[in-house]
Amino acid sequence: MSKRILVITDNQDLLVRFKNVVACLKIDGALFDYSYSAKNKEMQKTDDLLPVDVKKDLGTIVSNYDLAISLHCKQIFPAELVSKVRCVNIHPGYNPYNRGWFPHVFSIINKKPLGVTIHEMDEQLDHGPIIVQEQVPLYTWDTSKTAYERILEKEIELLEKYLVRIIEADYRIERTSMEGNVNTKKDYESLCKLNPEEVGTFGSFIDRLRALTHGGYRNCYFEDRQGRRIYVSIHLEPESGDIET
Ligand code: 0FX
Repeated sequence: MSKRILVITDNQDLLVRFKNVVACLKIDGALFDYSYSAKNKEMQKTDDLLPVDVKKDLGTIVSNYDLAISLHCKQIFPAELVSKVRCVNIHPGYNPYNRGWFPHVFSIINKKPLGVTIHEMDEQLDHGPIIVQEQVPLYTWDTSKTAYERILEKEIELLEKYLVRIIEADYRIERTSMEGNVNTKKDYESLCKLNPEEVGTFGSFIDRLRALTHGGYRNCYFEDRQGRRIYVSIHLEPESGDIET
């Protein structure tokens, strides 16, 4: 009998790339349903994309699916769900370092490893036995955007290699010996507010600005005397030569 798989994502770009991986792998014996968080207003709604609330729809998920994949789903899966259905998280961070919100942003600042972790989910955030994980390098000229793009590439690479085994539960899990650290959305928001009186090194300021520079996002700011937010980002350009990406 075919395995029923529910993919829940809040990331449009990744959804398209995930579907490509599935199409290329020509996986037999697996039926995919795709969904997004019911509260997400930004996803492009299509007929084959179902809104899902992992708490309210718990019963339906438990009775209909053999596997749930969180592909950057912004909901926290309840303990009852992860204990009744095998749930796998595709996480843009190198567990147990900087679990939680925007791991690469925090890695640029605190220098903890960054990468991708695919793991079985338990009731804690970005926690649970690891199926596979790989680090990605961080360069001195990286911003949030370039680091994040490298991480997305790595996610796709690992999915191409491991998705079939993930579906079949054909893998050996490993547990980390440490709990690591967790960052919340609030931690991220406090990083975004710059205090012009703060004293530090140039290096730490450059790191803070590059960690918060991501294309057109207005992340980082200070407030002027009138209380207006003045947004700040940084442009980094390495000298020349062969630049690895
Ligand atoms: O999908 P995602 O990349 O991932 C986030 C969390 O980082 C991840 O830990 C969690 N497992 C997942 C469910 O949610 O988030 P995104 O699509 O909202 O943002 C993509 C990148 O864009 C982000 O890594 C940094 C950047 N960004 C995003 C927003 C919304 C900004 O720089 N500023 C922003 O305001």
